[in-house]
Amino acid sequence: MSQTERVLLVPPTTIYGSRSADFFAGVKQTVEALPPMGIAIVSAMLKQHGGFEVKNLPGGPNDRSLVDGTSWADVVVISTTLIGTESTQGVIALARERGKKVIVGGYGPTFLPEKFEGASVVLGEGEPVFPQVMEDLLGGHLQPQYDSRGNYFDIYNHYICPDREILESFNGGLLSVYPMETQRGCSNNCPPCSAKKFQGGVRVRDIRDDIAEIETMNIRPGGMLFFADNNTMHLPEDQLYGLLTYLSQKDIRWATEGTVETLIRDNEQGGRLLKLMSPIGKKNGGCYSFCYGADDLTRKVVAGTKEKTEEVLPKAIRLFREYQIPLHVSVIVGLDNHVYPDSFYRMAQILEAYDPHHVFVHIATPYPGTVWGDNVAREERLLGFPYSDYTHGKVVFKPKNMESEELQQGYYWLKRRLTCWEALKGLWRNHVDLNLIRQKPILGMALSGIPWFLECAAAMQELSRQGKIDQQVQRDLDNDYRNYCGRKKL
Ligand code: B12
Repeated sequence: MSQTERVLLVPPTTIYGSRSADFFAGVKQTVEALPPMGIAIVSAMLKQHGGFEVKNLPGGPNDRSLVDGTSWADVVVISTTLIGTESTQGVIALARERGKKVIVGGYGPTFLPEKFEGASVVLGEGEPVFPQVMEDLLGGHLQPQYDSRGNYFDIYNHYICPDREILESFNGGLLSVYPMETQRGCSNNCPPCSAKKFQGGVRVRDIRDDIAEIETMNIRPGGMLFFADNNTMHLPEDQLYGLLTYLSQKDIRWATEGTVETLIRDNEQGGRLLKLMSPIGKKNGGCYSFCYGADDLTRKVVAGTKEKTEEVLPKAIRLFREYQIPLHVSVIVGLDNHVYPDSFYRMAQILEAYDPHHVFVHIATPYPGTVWGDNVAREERLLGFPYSDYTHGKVVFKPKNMESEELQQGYYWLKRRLTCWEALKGLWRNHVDLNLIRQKPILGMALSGIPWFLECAAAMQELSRQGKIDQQVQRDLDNDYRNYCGRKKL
């Protein structure tokens, strides 16, 4: 064994190809690329411990330097979610052929450890078990499995900041993104989501620690702080206020995801949080992207949560427009209660009426380890596709109340509705503000919804060219939708 172990860090695979058309998938991948936090925390632990020389592959398992990197390393350390299972298997095989040790962790191996044969597998959060992993690695007796599931790391007192050097190596382009966590876990229990299952209930960091970490980032002009939280709005109210006050004073641009109830309440009490979030009146700062997972628009209250109700969506959309904060609403199609074609019509009707800045449509995807995903597997409804197809744009299971092809075409139809000619006219009329685009181009474009509209429209064109969109079915749905809207008012 060499005195220092040479470690090659392999970040998660990113796959967008089957979700969008190829060219726009590339654009999307570049724009949405976020430096991965998990592997950067592993890197920080290796450096803190000492005895390791660390290199990383900015491009993930598809990086051209993978072969060289694997030859150089004594040990290959991989982070992956489920979507990267097959490409990670490829990296493990390559490293093992060269006689290297392999360690793998993250969502993928935690929920399906058996798929990562040949590697030493870390289940759950890395921090509680990684000191042992490093000792065993240096001592030459790495174990097949380390399990920290349910042993949630104390991020209030002992948070380990990710290695910013690694994260910075992903920030080559025009848009630099600086990810960080203010919390882990979630207080909701949405049946298709992996995060609660993995991270448990909400744990928050010390706000002094959050701010100290932000200070170390030296965010470049035009850079954006990205909270990789499940729900930033679930920070204790004082902490949320303190954090937003700090960001506002420092004029930092930021993005996050969360539920909207806190903000609706805040508005009723004078809107102090919303004012801190709003980019209006700030030179660079403010919230430039807020993702709200509305999930299931066909129910009065979404399963697994008390907060995602029918009433909050229109209120939230109004508020985000008033405070000029770009809102992305994400919805899921194909859940067990959805029927064809009415559930698709209902969602289109709601989204067309409330008109958020942008909508992400996801096909329900049965992740192993989640309540709903495990049910689908138990009921033998999985169609056996590789995990690299778990992109939320392809049907990988047999839905309960419709055929798989109906779900696929219903999904295309909903996306077509959101990018049709009328939608474009609505976007131009309600969202495009040419003055704002001139004065604050990034905010103006984000509020206009144009970038996502173009990406989605181009993807639909490309899928149509590839023959994936059944034109007859789409025409029938278009006609029938008109009747539906005549019959059923919102
Ligand atoms: C930010 C984010 C994104 C970012 C990208 C993040 C990135 N560059 O990695 C964007 C928005 C682009 C994104 C996209 C997608 N995402 Co996402 N994302 C997240 C989110 C909210 C935070 C991730 C994060 O940074 N966490 C903080 C870090 C520190 O945690 P971590 O990576 O898990 O690492 C810890 C442990 O896992 C472990 N660990 C991780 N790696 C390793 C390696 C070793 C060796 C060891 C020892 C330990 C270890 O230790 C770390 C510290 O505790 C999570 C939910 C969540 N809160 O985790 C979803 C999540 C990871 N995403 C998910 C999904 C499904 C997707 C998409 C497929 C969705 C889609 N179609 O739009 C795409 C896929 C993109 C792709 N791969 O091609 C799922 C994954 C489910 C699963 N079982 O695999 C999650 C869990 C969300 C959910 N609700 O279920 N995502």
